[in-house]
Amino acid sequence: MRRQDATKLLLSFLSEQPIVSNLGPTTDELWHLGDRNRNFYTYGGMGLCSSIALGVALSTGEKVVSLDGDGSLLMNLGTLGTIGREQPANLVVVVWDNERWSQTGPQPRHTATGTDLDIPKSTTVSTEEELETVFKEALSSDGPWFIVAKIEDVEPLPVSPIEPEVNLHKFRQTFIGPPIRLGQ
Ligand SMILES: Cc1ncc(C[n+]2csc(CCOP(=O)(O)OP(=O)(O)O)c2C)c(N)n1
Ligand SMILES: [Mg+2]
Repeated sequence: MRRQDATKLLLSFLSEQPIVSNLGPTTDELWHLGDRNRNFYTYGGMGLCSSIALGVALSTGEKVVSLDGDGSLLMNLGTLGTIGREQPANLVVVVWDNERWSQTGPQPRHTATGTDLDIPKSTTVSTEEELETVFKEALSSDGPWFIVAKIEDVEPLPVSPIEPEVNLHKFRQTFIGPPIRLGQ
């Protein structure tokens, strides 16, 4: 499974739900596939994607989707403990697991040599068909959901021209400001 195709698939099931994306290629692919005010890009903040998504989930009743990476999640496993404690029914964590730090290497990481990120109310998928089935279920039922999606390592897209302060402002506005402006 390729993350770009898989991301496109997930987007086809989402409308206004907030998405928080891991730094590097996950963010670049999401931006290229469709920048929108409800995307929050964790530029440079390795390990913080699902922590931020947890915070967003706890402050809204909406489904919140975290698109994390294996290396980043493993760098901040504490976030899983906090998700377990808070039990946000509206959080869906998808971990793109290419078994490496792709952005800076590739350097093989823990999941290349045995570590399994699969945990309760969770599943591992390796095809778009499997991803579609479980993602639809995650969107329509209580979580927290944790989806480990095995993906190939591919050539990166050009780095996306995201300005973090502008991104934060737009994202916040979708919760506290005027009507949501998707695609701006
Ligand atoms: C605290 C910190 N350490 C290291 C980096 C450098 N860095 C940026 S992306 C990355 C790898 C991320 O791996 P993963 O989450 O698996 O995403 P992938 O690149 O495989 O898509 C590293 C080590 C960083 N940005 N912040
Ligand atoms: Mg990785």
